[in-house]
Amino acid sequence: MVRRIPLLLLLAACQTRSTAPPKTTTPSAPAKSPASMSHGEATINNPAVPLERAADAPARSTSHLHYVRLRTVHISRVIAPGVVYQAWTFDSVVPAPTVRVTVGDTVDFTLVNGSPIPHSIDFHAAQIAPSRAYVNVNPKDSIHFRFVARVPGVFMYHCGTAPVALHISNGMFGALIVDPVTPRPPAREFVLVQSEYYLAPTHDSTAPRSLDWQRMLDLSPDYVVFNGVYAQYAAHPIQVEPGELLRFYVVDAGPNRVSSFHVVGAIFERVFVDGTGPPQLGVQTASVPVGGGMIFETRLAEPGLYPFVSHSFADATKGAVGVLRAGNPPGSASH
Ligand SMILES: [Cu+2]
Repeated sequence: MVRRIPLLLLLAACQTRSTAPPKTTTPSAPAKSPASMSHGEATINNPAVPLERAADAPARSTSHLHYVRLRTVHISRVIAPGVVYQAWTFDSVVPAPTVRVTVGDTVDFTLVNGSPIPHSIDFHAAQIAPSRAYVNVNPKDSIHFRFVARVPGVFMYHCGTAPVALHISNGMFGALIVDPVTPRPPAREFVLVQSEYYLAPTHDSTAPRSLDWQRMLDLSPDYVVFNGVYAQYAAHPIQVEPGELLRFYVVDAGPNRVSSFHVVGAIFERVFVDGTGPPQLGVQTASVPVGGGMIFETRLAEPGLYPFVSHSFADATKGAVGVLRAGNPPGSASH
């Protein structure tokens, strides 16, 4: 017979036997909320945070042949107030440009390496031999191939050069929407790509920051962001209308943290995992896996400010938060 040990006694015994040194620095929770609204993990209407780009999805194209040409470029870019990062990019933006095609379309792809180190590409929407298409491209060189997008959904694409975690953390990822042949219902559409930054310490406050490999291995990001910048859509809320259908194409580029996507004050009417199969109905939160993409549809019931977050709240605190401004609400939310 198994003798049950009370949990508290077990915990006390474990603590007694522990040989780990006591922690010398323990961060404490902020004493003051940064925002006036519940779940407002970041300041709303904050001009100190750059708006990297609008979250709007590109319009659906009627073309059946899409020429996509990406150039790898290393640039410095602002990722949070006062924080400049030495980013590796496709076309000088993070995330990389959103590509949008329809099932059955052909993507004619060219990658040009305008950077000083090898890079590559990996389209999750393609069914293709990586040994042919996803090979390293040296500086000043290029690669060209075609693929047919056969499965609807929103797919990650990224640099696949080892170590992949380094290339993704530095900014080499984007979203590719594959629309079904029969269009989805009309909606306001947005693309949100979640990712992480791991900052190496620096003594030069003016120098661009770079990745801290150990922090990445420890899964301890400094920032978790939507579309490349800390809390940019809290600082610059996204204007929508109450009652209109909203559709979010959410990709989690990681490289490590699952996105538990949630809109405060709303319930998702439909959630599509990679856009295939029947949707899940009436969902409060759904986890987008790292390297995955999901499509979320919802409506906001009344005028107001509606935060959207990764409900892994350490990550929301680190910047995975935005705000939808429905209609013209009088002030912010009450709690
Ligand atoms: Cu790369």
